Amino acid sequence: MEASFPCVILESAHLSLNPPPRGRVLVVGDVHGCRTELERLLAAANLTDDDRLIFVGDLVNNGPDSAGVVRIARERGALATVGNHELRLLRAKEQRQTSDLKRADYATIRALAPDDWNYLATMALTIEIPAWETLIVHGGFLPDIPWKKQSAATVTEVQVLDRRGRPQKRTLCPEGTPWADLWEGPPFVVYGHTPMREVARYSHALGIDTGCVYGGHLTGVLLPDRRLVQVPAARRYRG
Ligand SMILES: [Mn+2]
Repeated sequence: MEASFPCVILESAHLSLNPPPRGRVLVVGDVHGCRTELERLLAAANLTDDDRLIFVGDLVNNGPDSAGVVRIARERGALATVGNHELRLLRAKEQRQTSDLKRADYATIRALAPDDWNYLATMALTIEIPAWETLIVHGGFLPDIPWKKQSAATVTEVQVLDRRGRPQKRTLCPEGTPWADLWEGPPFVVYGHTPMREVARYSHALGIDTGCVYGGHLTGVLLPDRRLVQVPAARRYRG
């Protein structure tokens, strides 16, 4: 890990697309290295030069080609919110310590080129499109705190809230309430991170992680119309 890595100040990285893009925005759910499925999704969405591509984060890890996915994001000029996987990689690199790393991280660290790391460092905590009252985030939000004030750990990791309203992983708190169920909006939130068999539809939120890496689907949503674009996983990459 080189010492010259740019410092990431994610806690303040809230991006606003104002004015909105002239065309549409395709928001893509958790890709996790599924490059083939991403290429198929992009072909199906048929974006024009006026359209914009945004990822909800977790582009990397567990799937077959993390570096290929980041390269596509770079080459397409895509924006992205940071996922818990990128946040862990960035923090490890920035602080030059490996104690938080998980097994899948090592293959990704070996595969990413310097330009890929620079791309990860540009990922925002949130991306807002004010004209469409829409907000993009990897994990989600707590209901009672202004969204801009919530920590990087919360917004990249929350799945459910426990009985005391604390953010938890779904597997550790199966009786918890999905955060999106408590989100009253506006803004309308498009998020990933909680893999579901089907797209998760709430009155003020849409969850688009349909578990591609687990053999589900890769999902995108076209804004502002919220039309879904989906491709099936070519195979199950992780159990
Ligand atoms: Mn995630």
